[in-house]
Amino acid sequence: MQIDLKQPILEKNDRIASELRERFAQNHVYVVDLLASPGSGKTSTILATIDALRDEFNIAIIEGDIASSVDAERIKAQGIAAVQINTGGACHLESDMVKRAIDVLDLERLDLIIIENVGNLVCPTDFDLGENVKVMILSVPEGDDKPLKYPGVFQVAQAIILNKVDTLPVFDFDVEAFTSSVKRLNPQVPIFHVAATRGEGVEEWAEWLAERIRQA
Ligand SMILES: Nc1nc2c(ncn2[C@@H]2O[C@H](COP(=O)(O)OP(=O)(O)O)[C@@H](O)[C@H]2O)c(=O)[nH]1
Ligand SMILES: [Mg+2]
Repeated sequence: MQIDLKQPILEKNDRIASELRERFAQNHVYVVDLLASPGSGKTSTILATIDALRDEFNIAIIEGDIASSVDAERIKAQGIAAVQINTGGACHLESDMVKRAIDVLDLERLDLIIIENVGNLVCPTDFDLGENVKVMILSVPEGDDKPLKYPGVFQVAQAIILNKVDTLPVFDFDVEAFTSSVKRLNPQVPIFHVAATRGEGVEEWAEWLAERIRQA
């Protein structure tokens, strides 16, 4: 006998995600689910985005990790509210985890929540967290072939950040090949070239996001 566990898990996840989406909309909070590999620069990009947007918007961050609270501490050190979720081994966040995390946030006061998902290019793509957009980061050292190997995440992303572009001179990363692979999977998606730790290219990405937050 074969029991399909994935379908019921996804159905429950989607139901809670719909409730969350409604709550976010009622409170005019724009929510980003940020997907990427470990070490690609998610936390660095979040910190750079906070710098760019904190004068205009009230921001909070939800940090998803298998263990530890080091990323939440990095965010809190900037005076920004951060909630750490430890999945205890799970490779992605689910909507009920986000539901518990937002209990400690003052949604009414917030304009933007960025959720740093668990570092992984596969598992998080299937899970709706009630977000407005899924955004993914690929960093240059990971290689230009990743859209070929992990097409799912490149298809669900509504914006893609190519991070660590400052390292292009030392890696064999073919930007043109990468761009055309991405465009084959997701023709309309914008690709932002960023060096998060240097603040390069952050302005264009932050403006794209700011436009959407203002509309929410
Ligand atoms: N050269 C360079 N290093 C970066 C950049 N962004 C992040 N890093 C480094 O990459 C490592 C992982 O960054 P982090 O933001 O913690 O990645 P996360 O695991 O995806 O959250 C750290 O050592 C960062 O300093 C970048 O734009 N350029
Ligand atoms: Mg991180």
